[in-house]
Amino acid sequence: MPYPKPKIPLSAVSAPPGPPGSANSAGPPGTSVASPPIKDYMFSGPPMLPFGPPNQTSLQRDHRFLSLFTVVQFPKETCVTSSGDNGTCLSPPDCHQKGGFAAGACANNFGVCCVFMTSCGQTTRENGTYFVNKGYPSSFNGTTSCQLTIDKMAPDVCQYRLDFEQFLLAGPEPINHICNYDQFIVSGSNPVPIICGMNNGNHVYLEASGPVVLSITTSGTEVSRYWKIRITQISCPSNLKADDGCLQYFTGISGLIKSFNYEPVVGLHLSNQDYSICIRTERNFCSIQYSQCVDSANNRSHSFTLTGNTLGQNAVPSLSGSSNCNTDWLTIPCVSNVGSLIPGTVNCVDRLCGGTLNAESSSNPATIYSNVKPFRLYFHSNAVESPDMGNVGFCLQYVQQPCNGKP
Ligand SMILES: [Ca+2]
Repeated sequence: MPYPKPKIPLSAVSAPPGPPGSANSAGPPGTSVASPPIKDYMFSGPPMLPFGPPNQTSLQRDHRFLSLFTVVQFPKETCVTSSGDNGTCLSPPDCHQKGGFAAGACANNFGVCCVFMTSCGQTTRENGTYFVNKGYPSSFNGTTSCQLTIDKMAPDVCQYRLDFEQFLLAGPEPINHICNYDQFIVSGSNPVPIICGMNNGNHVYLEASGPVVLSITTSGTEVSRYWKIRITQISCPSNLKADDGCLQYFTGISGLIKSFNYEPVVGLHLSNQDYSICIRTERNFCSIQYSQCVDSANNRSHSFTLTGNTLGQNAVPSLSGSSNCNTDWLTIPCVSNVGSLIPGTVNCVDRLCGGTLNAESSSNPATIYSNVKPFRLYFHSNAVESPDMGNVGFCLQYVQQPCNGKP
């Protein structure tokens, strides 16, 4: 079932803050440029680049350019524009030559925060490129197949991380929850399940063995779709690199893990999913706890509903084990409930499903934990949902536990 138009205007959707430690290099008032709509600059070339404070004389400007090319080295550091976009600090000619646009100053006004926006039919080899819908920041209501090709910016790039800063496509069909209307498809990389629907804030990692093509196909005109996907190129020695086989990779001692198209009110668990979610074991942490997210939209939380849940009904109890969970399940190696078990003698389970997060059979959600490292989950869904058309998927809060603590 297609989604209604978003209630929040696109202009109100704010981008997440930049990574910690990145220089917010937006220049002094008057030097930054608002991101132009992609339709304006994609076909007419980048806008003229303002450079330095507006009252500078050309003499001063020439002097600055001279300094730029004779003295200043650009380490290509990440910068953040005043509108919250990520860019790369480059000299103005470099930014222009690479097809970016300048959005504010950086490097003590010697450089520009250069933002790369791409859309259908283009190729990118710049770190931090955004892939946006045609006409962005307006939504796209048409039928299309929109491709972006990603090439490595350097030979030692091993992975691409895609951050879905904005991602709204039509949802899956309502009977078996298959992405028949709109699809996000990756080719040329590790297997990535086809996804659709609402995925703001989610992410995936792709293996970068060669060129990777992102495709978004849309059908029908009744959905106001939009997407803004940030593509980070990750070099092989980088500590941002995900472990092998991880479609998703979380760092930090706590965080939120959501299945694709998870949304408590109109979201639906997607069929045909098959992927691993990895969590980096932080230093001095030995185990991990999971609890299901708060779901204020439903009488009983639907934030862990994988099997057996029908439309409009309360979530069903928990299920575990491979005989009970043989259609759709979440694997967490040797997981047990916190608090109700005696350490060392516990019977843990590996597969969870049903409508409540609990390692035992219950209608009440539990906090569960696992000591198995590396911390890794695996999610599988088959191609059938009917009659379980009320499965929403999962949203889990994870918290790593220190090695000297008890679960
Ligand atoms: Ca299923």
